[in-house]
Amino acid sequence: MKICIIGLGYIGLPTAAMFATHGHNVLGVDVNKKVIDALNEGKIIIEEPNLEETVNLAVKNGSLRAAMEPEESDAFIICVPTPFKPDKTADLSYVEDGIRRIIPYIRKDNIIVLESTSPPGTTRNLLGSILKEAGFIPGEDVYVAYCPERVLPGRILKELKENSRVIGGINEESARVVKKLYESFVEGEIFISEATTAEMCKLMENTYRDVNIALANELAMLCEKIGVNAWEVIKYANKHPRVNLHMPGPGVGGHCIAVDPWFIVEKQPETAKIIKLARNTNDGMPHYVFEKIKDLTKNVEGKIKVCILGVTYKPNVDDMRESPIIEVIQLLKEQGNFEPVVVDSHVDFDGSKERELYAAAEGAHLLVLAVNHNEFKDLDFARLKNIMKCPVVFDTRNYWDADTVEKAGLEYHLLGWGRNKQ
Ligand code: SAJ
Repeated sequence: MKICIIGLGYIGLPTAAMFATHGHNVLGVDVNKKVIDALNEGKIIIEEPNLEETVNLAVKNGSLRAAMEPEESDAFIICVPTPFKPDKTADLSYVEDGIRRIIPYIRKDNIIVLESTSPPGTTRNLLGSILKEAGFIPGEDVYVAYCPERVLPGRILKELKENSRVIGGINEESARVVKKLYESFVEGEIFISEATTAEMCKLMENTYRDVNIALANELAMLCEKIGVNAWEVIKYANKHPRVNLHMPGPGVGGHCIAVDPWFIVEKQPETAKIIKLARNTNDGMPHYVFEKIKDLTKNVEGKIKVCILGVTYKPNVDDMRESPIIEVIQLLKEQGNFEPVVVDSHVDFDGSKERELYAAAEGAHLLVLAVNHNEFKDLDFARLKNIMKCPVVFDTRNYWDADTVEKAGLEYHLLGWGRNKQ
């Protein structure tokens, strides 16, 4: 089939590469010329294991190319971002723009798939009504479905292939046709459902995770007050066959979990109580971490140097979207007497990319492990002890072993560990 994919980001690009390496002829469309030029040379501008090799292979074979403008195709797949507005409601302008851009190229019997995470009803109401306006009867003249991705950044290609998928058709025939299309590379099970149900599935998957992370964060705050170690509580509670407590941390970032629950709240604010509370709990974590940093440095006079390890929204990715660490840094800057120095080779934040860890820690009053990147695992703690002004570390991820750190002569603090409180 000839497939046109609108949006070549974290999802659109790997999806295009998968279709292109599984027998289809794919055209990727994006508004960013840099992405188009890179792709046509077989290159990518994001960090994702094995993606560049796959893209390169497909471009060399002639099965994948990119352009700014769509073309007539058998199938159109929309993979554009759905950010939220300041009032936390979904900004569907990219989705709408994506649909309107393909309209002139749609012909009878074409397949149109929306993959972007969207509030319930978007496929039927927004996509459906634009198609009707253009003279098509969705489900009769063209096949229409919602087909969310479920991949985890860092493992995208593997999960695109192996994860199961749900396809929500605007009618049964649409779902069946789209299932056949995705079967060309998906090895996981593909379930057929209806469009709004599939939209709700996608939102609830991420909401489930958000609510559970909020519970873990509440547990961390409780344990600090009660005087126990939340990480130990989680470890042993999770030995129960039906319990899966998540991990506390400095907050929830990324473009999915920190955003998607709001798309449910937006539709039913009176009913979505737990979902909203969880969102607010997780959004409050950067402030909680900031207060802890203030407390750990309260005896320092003058300018307080805080060395922060990691600024991305999670480990080993180059993505800072909605990163809670940025808020922590912002709060420190606003306070005036703090000098936050960030180390992160994955992204450039205030010069973080080039900064050497030990040079950054020199003269620091506190070292904060904010993101558990692999390269932060085995540090030379004895060296840190010698170069820091105050040998104090604050681990927000339970990444370091307290004994190892303390044997090196540093003071170790862990988020969620109410040490010395009993
Ligand atoms: N986090 C915690 N505690 C945890 C787990 C995560 O604080 O126990 C934090 C992370 O540090 C990070 C954030 O949550 O800041 C989100 O990270 P993540 O790895 O849980 O998820 P994402 O946003 O990278 O990807 C999610 C995935 N959804 C689920 O696992 C239900 C992925 O499968 C989805 O495809 C993706 O959202 C998406 O695109 O919607």
